[in-house]
Amino acid sequence: MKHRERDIVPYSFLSSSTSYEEANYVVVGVPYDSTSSWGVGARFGPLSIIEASGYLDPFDLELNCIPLEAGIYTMPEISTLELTPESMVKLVEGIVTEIKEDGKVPILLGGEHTISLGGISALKDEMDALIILDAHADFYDSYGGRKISHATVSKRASEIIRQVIIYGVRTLGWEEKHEINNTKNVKIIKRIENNILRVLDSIEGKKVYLSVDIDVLDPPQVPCVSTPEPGGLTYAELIELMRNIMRKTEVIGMDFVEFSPCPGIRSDAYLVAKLVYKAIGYHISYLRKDELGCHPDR
Ligand SMILES: [Mn+2]
Repeated sequence: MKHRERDIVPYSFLSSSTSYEEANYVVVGVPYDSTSSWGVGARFGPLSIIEASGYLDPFDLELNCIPLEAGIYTMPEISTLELTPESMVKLVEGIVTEIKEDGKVPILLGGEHTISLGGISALKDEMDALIILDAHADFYDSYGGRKISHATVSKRASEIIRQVIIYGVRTLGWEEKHEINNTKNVKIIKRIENNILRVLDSIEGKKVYLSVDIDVLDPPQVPCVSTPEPGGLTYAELIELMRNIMRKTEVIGMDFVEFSPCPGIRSDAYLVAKLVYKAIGYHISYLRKDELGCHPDR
């Protein structure tokens, strides 16, 4: 029986065999893309990221430790495709609430950006601020007749979260601009502005939910996203930013959304998997310092 177990490829981030009870981090794939307006296919994101994660080295060269040893558990993929955006958000909210109550850090893998609303709703009472890294503001009040959509996520979040910070924005709809001007608790930091570190200083020590839209990266870094936008971050810039977010704030939940794998390209999914693993590594380095001896060289 042993060899047969070994032959099975698990649906598990980094092929981790840690049980839910032992885990500090819980990965939840949410394969939902029903409101995507241009490229559909984000539904294939979670499976693709998890498959690619099996090829990552568990040892992190930069941190000089094995973040996997902190305990990562992956939930079986949830069934969402037939759901309305509202009921998908409710379902995700319920799952993240349970993970939170069990004292673990939830990590959602999208799926389109709408899934974030599930995680944000579940953690809204605990978080002081929401940080969104995104090429888009997602600040329409309604989009395509929908109140809950990938293009309204930040606007909906701003209605339930005290402080919303969006970094990386490099395109904006006229209606969005008006919505933002009329919303006091949102701060948009354009890609070209370089004051994100100062903004992080202002929320030092605060509890934060981090939502990473993969399209914050430049299209050549990850061509396969639902809505590519030129002029974005490099992978190196993004992990440095994530490191600073983990260093300054206490991240209580995160998600990685809008990755929409292209057939035949593997480097994309691998990059996203590595990004997720780096986020876990930095989280351990700054918040669970003594457990595994992880520490960034800088
Ligand atoms: Mn986006």
